[in-house]
Amino acid sequence: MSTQAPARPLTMALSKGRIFEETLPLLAAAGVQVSEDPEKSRKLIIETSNPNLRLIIVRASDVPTYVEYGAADLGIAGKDVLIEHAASHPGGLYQPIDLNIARCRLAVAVRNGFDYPAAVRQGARLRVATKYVTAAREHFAAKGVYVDLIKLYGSMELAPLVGLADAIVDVVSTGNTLRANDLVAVEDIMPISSRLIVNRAALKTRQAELQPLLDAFESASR
Ligand code: PRT
Ligand code: MG
Repeated sequence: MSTQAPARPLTMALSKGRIFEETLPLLAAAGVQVSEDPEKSRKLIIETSNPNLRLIIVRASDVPTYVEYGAADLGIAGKDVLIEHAASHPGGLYQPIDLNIARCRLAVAVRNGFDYPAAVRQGARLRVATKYVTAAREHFAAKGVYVDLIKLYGSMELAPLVGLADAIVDVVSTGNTLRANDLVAVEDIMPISSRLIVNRAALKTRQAELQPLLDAFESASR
């Protein structure tokens, strides 16, 4: 009688919404179909047409945590999320492929009419509200601009409108949200896209199962 535990299927962590949607074609390129829509089914564990691959649905900012601790073998997360995660967990994740999905940019935005260049020139401390404190701190430090960072978890656009901050650092894609709130982007920090991340132990112990997926994602994302 074998005492070996049954092998767990490869587990891939994704967030619902844009990352899930944009990952479906990449999975299809690897020959994997997903029957369930997490928005409708509310299921957090989703089977695929490959019996050795299942998906788990987590918050975008939790994807690196699931993968780093090995609860998921691989996952997909935005560079914005990965930068913040790496600040407290340096080097914990293998990031082999830029999938070029969920593209946007990280930018500084202010209220329309706020003279950002003058504020920077005067050297007064700028109050900046953001979810991305690590990326923001590095950006302003490199420019030599003194900032007080105010950590928020969402709806950054509101902060300059109610006097919480002079500026925000947020991801922008169409710019519609900024425009709707009378804000303007005044500085681009970096382009953002989503990366495949892999658990470092799984990379060694489950290499044979992972490699075909990595190869398919690599060629589908070029
Ligand atoms: O929503 P939740 O709080 O759970 O987390 P999240 O917002 O991080 O997750 P999700 O699923 O919205 O985003 C996942 C990833 O998609 C992010 O980590 C980014 O890498 C990437 N991405 C691409 C974006 C956007 N585009 C984007 N537009 N993430 C967020 N947005 C926001 C933006 O901040 C703005 O408030 O969507 C809003 C609309 O953007 P506009 O410019 O098109 O109006
Ligand atoms: Mg969101």
